[in-house]
Amino acid sequence: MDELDKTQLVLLKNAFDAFDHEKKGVIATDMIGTILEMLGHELDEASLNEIISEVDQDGSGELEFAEFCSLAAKFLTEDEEPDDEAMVKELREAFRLYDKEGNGYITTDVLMEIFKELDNTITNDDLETMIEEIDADGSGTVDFEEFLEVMTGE
Ligand SMILES: [Ca+2]
Ligand SMILES: [Ca+2]
Repeated sequence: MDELDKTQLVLLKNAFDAFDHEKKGVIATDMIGTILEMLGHELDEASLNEIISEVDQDGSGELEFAEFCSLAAKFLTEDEEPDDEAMVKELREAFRLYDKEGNGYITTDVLMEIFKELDNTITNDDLETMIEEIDADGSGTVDFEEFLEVMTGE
């Protein structure tokens, strides 16, 4: 349950109790559509059934609290930022790979080569526009901060 923090768990327990009208410790799976709608996710029946069969792991037709949490985790974590720390680490490794000489920067020439490798249909015009955007300070080199900004779209 490490995708959810304590605050979320408390909120979920409250929500769970609210839906568990008869205090049975379970919610009927046919409530799930309603619950998700309240959370702003309108799903068609097919995807709803898919989700239900996924979260109702013991196939009981009811959601125990743990199953309810895994349902919530799907929707609560969906739109959030990916695990920043892990991503930054990965990107730093990628950056090091490109920064072969360990200068702490990648020249825009090298970056152009990388983009061409990634997408061989890209035009030089597109490349130049992209590089201009990436090399925010126009130094002709891309440091890790600039690289990070591109990769995370921030
Ligand atoms: Ca179940
Ligand atoms: Ca720069």
